Amino acid sequence: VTADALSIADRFGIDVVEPYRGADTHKGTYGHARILAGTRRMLGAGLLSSTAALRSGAGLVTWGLPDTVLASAAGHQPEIMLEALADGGTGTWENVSADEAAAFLNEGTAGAIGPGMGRWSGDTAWLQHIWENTTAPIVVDADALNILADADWQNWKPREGEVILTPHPGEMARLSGKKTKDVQTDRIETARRFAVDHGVTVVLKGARTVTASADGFVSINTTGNPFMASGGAGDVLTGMTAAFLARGMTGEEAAVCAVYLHGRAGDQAAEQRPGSQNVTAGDIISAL
Ligand code: NPW
Ligand code: AMP
Ligand code: MG
Repeated sequence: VTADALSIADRFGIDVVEPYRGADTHKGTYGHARILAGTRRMLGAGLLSSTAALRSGAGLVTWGLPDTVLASAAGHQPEIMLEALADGGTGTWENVSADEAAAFLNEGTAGAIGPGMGRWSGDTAWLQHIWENTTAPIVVDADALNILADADWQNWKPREGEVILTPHPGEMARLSGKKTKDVQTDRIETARRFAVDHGVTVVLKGARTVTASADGFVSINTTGNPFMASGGAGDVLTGMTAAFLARGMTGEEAAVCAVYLHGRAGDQAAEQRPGSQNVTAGDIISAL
């Protein structure tokens, strides 16, 4: 257990106990992460998120996806359960019922929504229905963040479960109506203000990821490296965060721990390949 980990544990009043898993436990003890992600063109985002959730210790992981792409998703990671949602033959989320998607999330202890989902007409009403009719804590990432950015979500019914938003600077710019450059020159205050104003946990990604909680507390991450700037790295973080939520952490704990370990795994993956020009998202998962 590193000094950084101990200081995080101290902040959250977590007892550090090793071994981390009690002997008399079972998969039900570690929660069920349910992830809505992926389309025909970006199936990998769903696979990466779900695999990362599995590797982050969720007892069960179910990936919900448009039914047309089910056959392509099957067999890559057999431990992940797949749930096909009727998509009218499109391979996209356009015809997937919001009711079915909400019911999917309600069967888990935590959820994630957005990686590789794409956009479609009517997506704001779709997300609003899910927001207002699900109770588990959720990670909102990627396209679901872009949907939020176009919606009047401050007027939606407040969620019962916690919300963690994981924007990269481009997504944060869309959400906050700022320019990416202005987000980057004032990362801490941008994340903190947004978290406090909206009552959510915000993970503003990039070098030195900033995690801000609704009470205004900010953590700045010390792990990670620029070799991680490659497609799918953020999708991995989403799955990790969902797993930690499913295991019972609060939104703030899950976000801080996932960000730290994601960067740490990326650092280890980079060390294992000296001279390599990047760390793939899969390398991060392998290092978890
Ligand atoms: P620029 O160019 O600097 O102005 P998008 P995406 C900015 C899925 N994926 N610092 C930057 O803007 C995702 O899950 C699927 C500063 C950049 O051009 C999404 O669903 C994969 N700026 C979907 O693709 C693997 C930064 O944002 C723009 C920044 C689209 O997601 C890949 C790009 O952002 C991917 O994860 C930074 N650190 N980071 C798969 N295998 O299935 C980003 N920007 O337009 O939101 O596109 O992030 O690629
Ligand atoms: P996304 O853009 O959603 O794929 O997320 C990219 C992930 O890689 C985030 O977790 C970032 O924090 C991480 N990342 C990207 N670039 C860097 C960097 N220069 N230093 C550290 N982490 C990075
Ligand atoms: Mg992303």
